[in-house]
Amino acid sequence: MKNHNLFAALRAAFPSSLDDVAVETDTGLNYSWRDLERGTAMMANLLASLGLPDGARVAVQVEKSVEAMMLYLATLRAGYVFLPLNTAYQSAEIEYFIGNAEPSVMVCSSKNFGWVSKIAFKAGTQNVFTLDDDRTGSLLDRAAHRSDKHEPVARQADDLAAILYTSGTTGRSKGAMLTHGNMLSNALVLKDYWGWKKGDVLIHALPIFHVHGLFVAIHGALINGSKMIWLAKFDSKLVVKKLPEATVFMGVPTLYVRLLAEPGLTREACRNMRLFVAGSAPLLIETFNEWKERTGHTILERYGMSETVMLTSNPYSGAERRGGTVGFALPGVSLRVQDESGHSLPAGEIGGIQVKGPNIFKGYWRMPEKTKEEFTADGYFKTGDVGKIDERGYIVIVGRSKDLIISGGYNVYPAEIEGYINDMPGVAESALVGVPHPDFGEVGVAVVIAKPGASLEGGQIVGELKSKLANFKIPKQCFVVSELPRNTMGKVQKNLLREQYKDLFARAAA
Ligand code: MLC
Ligand code: AMP
Repeated sequence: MKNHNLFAALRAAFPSSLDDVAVETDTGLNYSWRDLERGTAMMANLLASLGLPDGARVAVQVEKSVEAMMLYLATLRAGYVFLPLNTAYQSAEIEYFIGNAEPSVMVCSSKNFGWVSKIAFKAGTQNVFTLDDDRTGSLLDRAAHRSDKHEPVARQADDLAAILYTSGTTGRSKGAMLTHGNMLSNALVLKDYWGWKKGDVLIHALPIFHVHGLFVAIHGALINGSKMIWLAKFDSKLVVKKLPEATVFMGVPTLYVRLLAEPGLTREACRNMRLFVAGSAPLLIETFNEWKERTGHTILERYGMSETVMLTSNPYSGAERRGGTVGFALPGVSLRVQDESGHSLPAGEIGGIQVKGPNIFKGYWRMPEKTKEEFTADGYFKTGDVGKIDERGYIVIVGRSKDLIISGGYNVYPAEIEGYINDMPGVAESALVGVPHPDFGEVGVAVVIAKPGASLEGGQIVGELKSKLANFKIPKQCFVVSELPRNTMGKVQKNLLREQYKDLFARAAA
């Protein structure tokens, strides 16, 4: 019977010359395909030696490194479920994820071992390893004693490969369950759709705990047997320096904005580039146009989600890449726009975007009711994005029905931040709204009402949040006001707050 293990498919695409460079790092290290093959085998053998239950989760919160990527691949190879966690998450956030996912293995940085292991052991996790970005840590020490031969464990297409936590409009984060089949089908479609070819070299400058950097970029390069130029952190100067050696780049819009600020970004620097892909947040038309002018390249914008991997893309060839649109549904994906009463809308009309296809996740981890709510009776997933299909068939995202702020490509859920603010002494109520920002696209601004007699200060609220939440979730400003605008039902009118504060950072930038 065919093995549907995603790793087996990625491994099958390695070039025959295993000694060629697969990954070149910004610290001057070269990893060959053989290194990836052997390193992932040793880590997979380590995982296999732990006697983990079937479907065990391997939770990972480590700095970006090639070894961290290998750990992801090894988890697939060993047939377990990978759970990546943003390095910015702090203890309360980690406690929730570990408590909810009940991983059998936790891998963290050695600097965080004290508090992370405490949380993990308390939640029943039996194995806690460390992995640092300088090729040290107990995970590597233990894997070093393992065989470098390992047969990828047999998996069905429907078996879980990863859980990605993504927050909802209410309540806590939900774990989106992605299968080997979800990810392989998407990787194969993109390989073809984006014209990946022999000799392609990808600059990998994104974090590897979300869909964009972990799946779209890594799977894209590996399934094409392509070398990656690996940046531990995005660095606009270094990207510009490396462009002449590369053919493909992927980034969230903030990366494009920052690259445009580099005088070295020229047509000459991009002479060997074939493709610039943008996604995870709306790309401003100004950025799209400026990029074209400066580099001669038209950015290809695509759209996806943690629950679905990639859904739509502008064409690579054969038709225009239209700025301000996310292109067409990818082959195999059915996409429709519906109104609130469940009627499909004709081109040009705005409604909720719904999707169906082999890439759509299996459901939310241990939340069958929530999963059911997010699918229609005929099996379409409700994305929570609002859009339309334009007169030429291109999909345009015009907003979101979910209360979500996307800041520099990271998602911030107002309900979560408001919850923390509302719990502070002296706070009667709060509202977090997204406002335009020249670097991050959108950032959160908190508007707070104090309890009668309480004296509150915005800076102090921000300071307290910093000790509790991941840094990208911290409101960039916090205002204490006497009242919030409300509709006749008493609901806070966030649209009015967004309007009121929309120029906050435009002014700062001017
Ligand atoms: C950093 N900061 C942010 C931020 N990133 N604030 C708001 N939004 C962000 N995204 C703040 C920090 O809190 C800190 O503030 C200051 O900026 C410097 O932090 P840093 O870590 O040094 O920032 P930097 O390295 O410059 O990071 C910026 C960035 C990063 C744009 C490189 O945010 C990034 O890599 N974003 C990509 C996210 C991504 O991969 N998304 C894909 C999701 S997948 P202070 O006050 O503490 O100094 C998905 C599906 C799909 O959505 O379709 O792809
Ligand atoms: P995540 O939960 O991180 O997977 O974020 C997915 C969300 O990012 C989607 O539901 C969209 O709202 C948004 N998104 C992704 N790509 C794009 C894009 N190209 N344009 C606008 N929004 C996007």
